[in-house]
Amino acid sequence: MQKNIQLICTLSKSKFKKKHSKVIQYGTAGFRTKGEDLEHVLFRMGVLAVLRSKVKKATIGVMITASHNPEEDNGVKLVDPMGEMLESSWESIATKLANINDDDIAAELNTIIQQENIDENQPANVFFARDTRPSSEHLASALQEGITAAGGNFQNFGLLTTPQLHYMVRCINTNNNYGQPTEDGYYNKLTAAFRTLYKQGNKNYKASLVIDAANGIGAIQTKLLILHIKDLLHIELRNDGSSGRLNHECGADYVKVQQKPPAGIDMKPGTRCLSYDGDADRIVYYYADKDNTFHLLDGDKIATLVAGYLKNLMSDSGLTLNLGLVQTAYANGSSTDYITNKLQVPVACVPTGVKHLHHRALEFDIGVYFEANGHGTVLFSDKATQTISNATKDTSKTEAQRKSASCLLTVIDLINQTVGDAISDMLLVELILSTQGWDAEQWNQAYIDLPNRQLKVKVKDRSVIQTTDAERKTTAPAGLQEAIDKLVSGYLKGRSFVRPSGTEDVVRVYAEADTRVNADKLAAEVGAVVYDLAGGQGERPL
Ligand code: 16G
Ligand code: MG
Repeated sequence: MQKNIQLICTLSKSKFKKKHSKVIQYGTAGFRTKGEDLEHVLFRMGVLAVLRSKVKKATIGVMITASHNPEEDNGVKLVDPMGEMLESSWESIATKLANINDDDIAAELNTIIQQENIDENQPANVFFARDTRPSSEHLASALQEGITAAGGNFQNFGLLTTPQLHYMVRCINTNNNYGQPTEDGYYNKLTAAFRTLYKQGNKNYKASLVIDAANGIGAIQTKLLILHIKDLLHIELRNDGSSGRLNHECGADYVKVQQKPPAGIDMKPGTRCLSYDGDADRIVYYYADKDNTFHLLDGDKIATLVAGYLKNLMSDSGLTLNLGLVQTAYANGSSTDYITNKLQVPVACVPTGVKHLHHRALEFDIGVYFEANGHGTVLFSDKATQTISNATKDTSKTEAQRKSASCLLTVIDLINQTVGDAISDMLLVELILSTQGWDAEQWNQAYIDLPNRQLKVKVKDRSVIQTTDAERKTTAPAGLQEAIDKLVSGYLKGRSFVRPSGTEDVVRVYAEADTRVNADKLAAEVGAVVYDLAGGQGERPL
């Protein structure tokens, strides 16, 4: 390893020099900033992935993407062996390594090796992939040089969605028990399950969809998906990257925040449409009704659809597993009411960021988690999987119960349990709608969203905002929470919270209330209070 460290230092001072002094943080979704500022970070993350692989004695993943950010941004995140996010204690190690001066690299690497007790002779292996951003290919080669300089082996998967890379990592580290770590393996697993359960042409369900692929990797991958299921589902691809810019006026984030259809989709009443984000780990659905009114079916609507379906399957199988749902403060108040009172499924609320939802979902036998923005999946504990599998063969059950248990067992294969996956989530939604025989309108009828609004407020230092209670309350700056409470109390069904963004230099404001006008007004008023108490800059929201 000492030889490797020498080589790493030489390259750090020559080819992969740190060219700026901006500090970047390994945040909720890894490093994210302008693509041009990331070259040395990628080289160093290649080195760090090798060290992590040695510690875990397993293959580690690295994904190059900045998800829904603009095309000129980029990012990188490490994936732990079971396809989960990097353990949080390593986030600070990554941040330090990314930011130190070129001259300090050798010392820092030696510190990591000592502190983590790394066996230098342990072989290392890294899987990596990238999204379609113009800077991604170059950054991938910097990463590859970092891996090689540190003496690691690698497999470059080229262009994948983020959840596909997570899937590959889990496959290889479970001796392919989770599936084959190839694109074909991924599609074969998902589509075999889909094909078994899908009910074409059931009642109001129509087997056709329009997908906004955000001009990103989702387009390339959906073309591959179509090859597997074109006899079942008719998919029209829009924003497929052939002309528009990545995430520009399109994609799940745009549709969710703007609450309107993306550019490039001409909505016809009744047609189910959906948007991925830039790395296809999020999905939102929408449709226009006969009066051409736009209706959004966001992560909350997907979560309730999925939880309701799984609950029914469980009861039809005569199983009593502990099913729960995890949301964040962004979940629409109506969805939380519906889940608690109608579905009678326990709900937990956690801070924003996939890892928080994922960890909490692991506490249930079957944990459904979704952010309102459309990122989510379902986790089945080993106990749940075993119980369901046993139920398919349990002769004390009726044949109908065994059949429902088989169906549940097959559903597990349709779900990418490593992380939210737009392609897998879409197949799951389509499967559920086809089973119920529902169109989008029937799905939407479960509950009516409270009108809501999100705003950004630019402040001098967003870290002055501190939150508690899963981000639903602020503890600093002084007086902010009292001011929000006072504003909220003036609105019917009013609710509002603010939090510093983890991915952008802004404070986010969320508000909901009984009417569109009131939600907009409450958001602006809360935004103005943030501006006044937290050092607002630029335009005041009111
Ligand atoms: C990241 C998170 C996402 C979260 C979003 C919030 C992951 C993989 N992604 O994209 O879960 O909703 O950040 O962004 O954790 P914000 O902090 O800027 O509001
Ligand atoms: Mg994403």
